[in-house]
Amino acid sequence: MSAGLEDGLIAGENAPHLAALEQDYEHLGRQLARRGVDIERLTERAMRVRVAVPSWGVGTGGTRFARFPGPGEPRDVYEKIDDCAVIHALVRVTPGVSIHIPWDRPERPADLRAFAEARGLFFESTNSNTFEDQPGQAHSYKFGSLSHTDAAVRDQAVAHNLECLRIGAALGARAHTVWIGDGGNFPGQVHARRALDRYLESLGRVYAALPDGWRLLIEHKLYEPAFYSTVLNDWGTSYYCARALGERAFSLVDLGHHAPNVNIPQVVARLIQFGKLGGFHFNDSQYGDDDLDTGSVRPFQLFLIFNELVDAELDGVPGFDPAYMLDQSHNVTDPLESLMTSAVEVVRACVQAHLVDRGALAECQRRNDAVMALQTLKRAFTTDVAAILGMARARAGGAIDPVAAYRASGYRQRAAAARPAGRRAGAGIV
Ligand code: AFD
Ligand code: MN
Ligand code: MN
Repeated sequence: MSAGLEDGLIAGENAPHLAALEQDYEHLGRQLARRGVDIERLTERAMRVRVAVPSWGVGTGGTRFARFPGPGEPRDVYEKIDDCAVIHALVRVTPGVSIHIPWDRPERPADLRAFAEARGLFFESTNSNTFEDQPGQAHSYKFGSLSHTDAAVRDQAVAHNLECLRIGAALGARAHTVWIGDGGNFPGQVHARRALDRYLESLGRVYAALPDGWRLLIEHKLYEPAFYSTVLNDWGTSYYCARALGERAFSLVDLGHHAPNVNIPQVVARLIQFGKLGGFHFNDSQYGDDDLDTGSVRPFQLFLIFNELVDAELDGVPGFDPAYMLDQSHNVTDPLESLMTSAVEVVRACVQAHLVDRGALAECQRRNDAVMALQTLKRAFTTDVAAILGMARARAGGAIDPVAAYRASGYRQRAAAARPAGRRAGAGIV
């Protein structure tokens, strides 16, 4: 057994698919060659995609109304790492874990780090939590944390973030992500300018303590839990704050945290242009911060986001190195199936964006040919790259059909037997 899967499971599951995969791959290779594209280059690029899994994502999430725990939920951070290892074993692009503190605070970070590394995983980033109260804490975050009117609450929130940095350093992480729920539920409740001043002053103290080589990622969100105004509400405020904090502070874009109809690909392009795009929380949504599986509702938007990312990559934009992470809440699906599906969609969007004929697109833009410009993008987006994704996974030792292999493995059934339902672990509502 390795990574919770039987030895030979993946090879056995792949075997019946190999002949068809090779035929499809050859056929797609010939099609792409006619377009001047080398399929091997794309496959190699697909194998290099990395997207981190959130420690809170492997448990069942919930809504404001209910939570329906699934069988075999991880009960502690070690079991969460076991689940993350299964995801990575099957999709081969998710060796990084983004850990949430205190939901997954390790007692002995060095042990946890060794446990993860023994499974081929590493800790990429830490996430602080000052949006809910923990048992026994001195001050409540009911009316805010880093931007609270009371300095004692702000100090407590800063101290928590400093603790995250200490734990993260012991885990070998390289980034710290801060999302706060601070804001107002009613007009007049919060002084718009002073709250932002207090936030920046508090976060400045966290920034000053960043370990060498680390980045501070700040995550904005339009609303929720505050329903009238949020302190870090949009990308413009995020950009301003990242700039004010310093060169190691960056904006993190969670796809579910924008006003309806916001052009997220353009937001991404702006942040790249201004040198402040630090990373992503990928997910999808119909209405708000729904945290659905990545690419499930707006796959074309995901492609357009990757179109900007790949454009910057190919342009060699200085300092361009965003951290890709998933941030989803799984209420009706097996979290491992959802996370694998999302990781596959991230790779798909990346590969499709690499198929855009950028010379042709530039020519369309020069001629102001709107129809052909969109067709140039659509040609890439409508190309079925499944054979590239399957081949990339197979070559990396992963599964050609990750969800089918996972179901065949019986991992969830074994987890259900080994992890009897009991106390709730970590995140419920994310
Ligand atoms: C909340 C926020 C945000 C954040 C997550 C983990 O909406 O997406 O990334 O908590 O801290 O869901
Ligand atoms: Mn998020
Ligand atoms: Mn969110």
